[in-house]
Amino acid sequence: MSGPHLRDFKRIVFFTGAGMSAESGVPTYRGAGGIWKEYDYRRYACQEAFVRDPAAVWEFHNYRRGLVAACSPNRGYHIVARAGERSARVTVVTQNIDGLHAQAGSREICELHGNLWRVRCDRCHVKQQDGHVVREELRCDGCGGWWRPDIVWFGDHLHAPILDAAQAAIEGCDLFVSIGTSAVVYPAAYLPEYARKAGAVRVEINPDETPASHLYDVHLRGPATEMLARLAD
Ligand code: BV8
Ligand code: ZN
Repeated sequence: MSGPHLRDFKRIVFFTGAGMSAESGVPTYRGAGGIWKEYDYRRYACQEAFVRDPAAVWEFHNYRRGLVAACSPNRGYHIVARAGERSARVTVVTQNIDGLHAQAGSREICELHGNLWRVRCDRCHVKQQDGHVVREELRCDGCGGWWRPDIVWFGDHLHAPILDAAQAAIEGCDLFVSIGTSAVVYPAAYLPEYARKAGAVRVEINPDETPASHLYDVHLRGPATEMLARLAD
């Protein structure tokens, strides 16, 4: 029996999590070797932690930048980017902050949880691209507020226009492919539900079952690169 194939769809949404970058060498968040196993998010990934100890949060952040800077998009990222070069319209909705989708050449990307390479002012919210190691004592030119990573930490609201764009793309899609997410972080974990309501064909790529597995029609149990190749070949 042959499964769904990318070329048979006109409007595709790829919904990605840390498992998409695992084969590039970026650590995932949960499971063996996961970031939150070693680093408590209450100390490193919430606004309270930043207010309490900005130096520790920036140190963690700069460490993560170092990890990601050594990685490049894997074969799966290129398959996703190439899918948008055909007649299909493709939107990437990602929970990842590593920027690898853009690096691979994907065009329409909703970064739900922000970006590791951007900072924003704590007070006036102005954003700035920032490729370098950040020193926490640097302040915003406009208002003197602190620079913080432009990342959605626990307890932070997602940027509404980005979440709305993701929802709109999903409501209009005919194929929804989830790749490498444990589906436990909200509101992102609600998104597959919109694909179900839209009547899209829904594919879950993950070596393991997840709490959202029941929302999918097709389960490709294996690594992202291999399973994406199966959808694209
Ligand atoms: C908010 C920052 C409004 C980036 C992260 C409703 C119900 C329950 C709880 C809540 C709810 N609404 C809000 C909450 C609270 C909270 C939440 O969801 N908590 C959960 C954990 C219980 N949500 C929030 O706080 C969100 N904000 O709702 O604002 C608000 C505000 C105040 C008060 C009320 C409401 C903000 C959430 C953003 C959190 N940010 N990190 C950073 O520093 O890095 S968390 C984090 O998890 C990452 O950002 C990541 O993107 C996200 C999801 O993780 P995954 O990508 O899925 O990665 P994970 O490691 O878990 O899984 C990897 C998967 O890959 C596994 O399944 C594995 O099997 C698979 N895999 C491994 N190898 C491969 C593979 N797959 C394919 N191929 C492979 N080779
Ligand atoms: Zn400012």
